[in-house]
Amino acid sequence: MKLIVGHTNMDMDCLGSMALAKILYPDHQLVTSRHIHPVAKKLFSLYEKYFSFLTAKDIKNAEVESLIVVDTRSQKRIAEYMDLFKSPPEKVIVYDHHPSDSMDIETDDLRYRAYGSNTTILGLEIIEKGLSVTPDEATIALTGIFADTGNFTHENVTIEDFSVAHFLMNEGADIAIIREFLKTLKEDHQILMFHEILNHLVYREIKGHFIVFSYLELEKQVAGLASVVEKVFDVENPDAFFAVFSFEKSQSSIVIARSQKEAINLSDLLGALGGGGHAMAASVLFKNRFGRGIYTDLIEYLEENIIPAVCAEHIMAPDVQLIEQDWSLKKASLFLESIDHTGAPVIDEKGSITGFITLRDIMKGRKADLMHAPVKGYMTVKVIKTGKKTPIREVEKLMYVNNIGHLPIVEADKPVGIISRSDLLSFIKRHRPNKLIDTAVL
Ligand SMILES: [Mn+2]
Repeated sequence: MKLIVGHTNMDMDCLGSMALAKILYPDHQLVTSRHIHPVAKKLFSLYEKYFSFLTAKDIKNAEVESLIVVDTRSQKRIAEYMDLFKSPPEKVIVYDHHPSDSMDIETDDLRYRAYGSNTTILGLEIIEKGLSVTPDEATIALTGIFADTGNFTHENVTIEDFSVAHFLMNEGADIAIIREFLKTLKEDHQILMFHEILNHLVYREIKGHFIVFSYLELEKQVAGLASVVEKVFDVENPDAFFAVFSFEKSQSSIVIARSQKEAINLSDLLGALGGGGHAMAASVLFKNRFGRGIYTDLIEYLEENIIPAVCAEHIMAPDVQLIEQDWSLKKASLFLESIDHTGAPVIDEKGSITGFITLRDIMKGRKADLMHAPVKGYMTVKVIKTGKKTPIREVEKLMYVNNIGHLPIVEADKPVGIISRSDLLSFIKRHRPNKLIDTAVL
């Protein structure tokens, strides 16, 4: 047999990859996984006939001469098929966009590219070979690219994802259908739950991180809680979100969490409690615990174990260039030029910050031909400043809400550092892997 398989618990990118693999390898047959990921169920059931999947019973004891694996390179994630084969396949080709895993599939033909979606790897091969794609195939494939790149907004997205998307649009991909597939909250109970959670949010600052919690008691476990949590996380945009659900019938509880900060590593934090997942998304189930205690224990646990947030003192430049308020505008202007800055805090004779002067302020004096006038008369007196322990999130807010290029850091009103807009931007770029920088900051 010649077969195409994806990973267990097939998702949209997996199905998109399979649709394109079938074009590249028309003499191969597709095999369905035992479980379909909940997000891909709608896509799967609509196109199940088109795919004409083989199932476990069709491949039992199969002798496989060629196996195409898409969207994974991990042996574990294709074990449900491999366990059924009579012997290991003669030839294996792997298409994957995930990094290496300790249990990589053995192959001498690994087609790995770090694109946002795996579908893109196969899409490029189709373009290179000049093959054509039906509108249905284009729709399925493009859904996969949208799903794995967070609608082309996640950090992982590459130019190649856009190129293949362009090609698929030309081949007739239907955006209206794709939009339907990508809607996360499909069930009425999920929409109700979404609003219920929004009404029960608790906001807390823990070690400088802005964290949101919710606690809900439900009669029993329901499907799709994770996508509701995801949606709330998107809407609220905190550093991390911990949703606690307690189920009366089974006397159990689950914590589902999302994070967008490296410092809040959920796989470490919830892993230590017996849960699992990724750094940015994880959950933990408590089998014999019901009630609010889980929630209060969780907060206590996080207060002890979360790594403190990066704060102003970690990104500020400690050597602040200062201007004295009695200097003339001319002296201040020459000084700014010599240090190559566009502005600086102004201090009085005791060394306390009394204002901030910029080249633009000095321009006003120049126009009035008053370059001998003291800085005092032209500086901004309402200086936005903050302390060393202010979390970065707050620094960011101060700078863009007030539209300032420099934020002096003070201790007892004496300057101890300064943060410039470019210090802040380079920090954000380095530390928010999956988040677009708010364009307001730029
Ligand atoms: Mn993928």
